[in-house]
Amino acid sequence: MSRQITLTPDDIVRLCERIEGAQARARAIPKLTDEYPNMTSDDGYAVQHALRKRFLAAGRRLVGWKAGLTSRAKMIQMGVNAPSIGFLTADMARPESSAIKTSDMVHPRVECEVAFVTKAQLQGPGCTRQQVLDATDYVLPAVEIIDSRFAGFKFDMPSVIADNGSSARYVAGGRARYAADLDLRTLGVVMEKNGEIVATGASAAVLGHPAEAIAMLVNILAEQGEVLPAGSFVMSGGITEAIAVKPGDSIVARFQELGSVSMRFI
Ligand code: OOG
Ligand code: MG
Repeated sequence: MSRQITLTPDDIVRLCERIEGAQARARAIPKLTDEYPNMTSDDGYAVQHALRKRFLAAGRRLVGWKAGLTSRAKMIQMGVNAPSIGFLTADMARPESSAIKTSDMVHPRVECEVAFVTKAQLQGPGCTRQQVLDATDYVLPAVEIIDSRFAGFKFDMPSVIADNGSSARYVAGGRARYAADLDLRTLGVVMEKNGEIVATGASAAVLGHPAEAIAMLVNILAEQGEVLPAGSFVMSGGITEAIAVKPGDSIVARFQELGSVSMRFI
């Protein structure tokens, strides 16, 4: 399948700088398709790739990837019908139980995800759930803090892909476990905000099995001529809808078998 690129190289640089500026200033911008209505998801990945190159050239370190929009709850919440991927750098990580600043984000939201750490390279096309499980060193629970740079948290596929899948911060923790010791389809999760339950779900919500999302991610990487190296940290996508947070909020995500991950926002 050939990629559908409609943007010129100059457009790609321009949009990459626009996203980078919105991220750096924590200022919302209109979705990119308002100006480029013909933009495709491949265009979005071209902008995301330019952003990644720029971040790495500036000294940020790539630690892995994230699958997004992999559960029905997320697709319905965001009004899209396909999964996407984004990259994760070391500076996006925050320690468990820490206080996370919100002043450098536009409108942060939190979501519960199962994260995978790989011990062998994975390569598409045709990567399968079983290949992912065989290449997995361990799984651990994570909370992703997403922050769309688009006004009103409203976007379409090309725009959100260019914005690196709304990636902003992530907190991994809890108990790391070997995937073989668990049934990764039936893990229950409960998200608490300020002591109240605000979302519940089960891991099968993510494409039937979270490892399926990692396989999907590897296959999207392959379309871009890339592989997932051993030692990658990969998040499989929000199990429930994302929950808005503001200064003063405290979050606990409780995962069956994997312990809990907590943080507060300031
Ligand atoms: C896009 C990112 C989606 C997930 O886990 O589904 C995502 C968004 O909803 O802003 O990270
Ligand atoms: Mg996510």
